[in-house]
Amino acid sequence: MTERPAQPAPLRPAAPRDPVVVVVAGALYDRGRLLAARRSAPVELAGRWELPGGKLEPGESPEEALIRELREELGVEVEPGERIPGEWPLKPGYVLRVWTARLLSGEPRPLEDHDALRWLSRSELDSVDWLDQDRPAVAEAARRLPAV
Ligand code: DCM
Repeated sequence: MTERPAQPAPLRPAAPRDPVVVVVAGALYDRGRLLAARRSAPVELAGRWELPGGKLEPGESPEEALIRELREELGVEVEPGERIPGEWPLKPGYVLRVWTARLLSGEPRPLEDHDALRWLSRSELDSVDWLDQDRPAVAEAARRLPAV
C-alpha cells in the first residue's frame, strides 16, 4: 500500500448536534411513596417497571410534556418539581430525563401503556423489576422521597 501524506480534515461548518428525542418521566410522590408503573408494551419492555412518562413533543417544555403524559397515561394532575440530575440513554437517539412531581389530584390508573401501578415506600423500591435505564433515576428519586 502506498503511503499518502496526511490530509488536513476538510473544512465544514460546525455540525449541528444530532437531534435526540427526549423522553421525560416523572418521579411522582404521594405521602412518602413513589409511583412505579409496569409497561404493557412494547413486548421487549413489557412487564418491566418504570417511572411513567413519554416523548417530548415539538414546542413543549419538559414540564408541559410531563403534565400531559401523566394526564394521558394515568388520568392525574401533577405539579412538576425539580429535575433529577443526569440523563440516561435509551435506544439510539433517545434519552431519558426525569423530574420529580407531586400528585395534585386524581388516583392514578393504568390508562395507556401500563397494566399495573404500585405506590412504593422507600423499603419497597427494590421489590419491582425496574427498567435498567430507570434505575439510577429511581435511586436519586428515593433520596428525595419526602418524609411522610
Ligand atoms: N422509557 C424508559 N423509561 C421511562 C419512560 C420511557 O425507558 N421511564 C422508554 C420506553 C420507550 C421510550 O422511552 O422506548 C418512549 O416511551 P413511551 O413509549 O412511553 O412514549
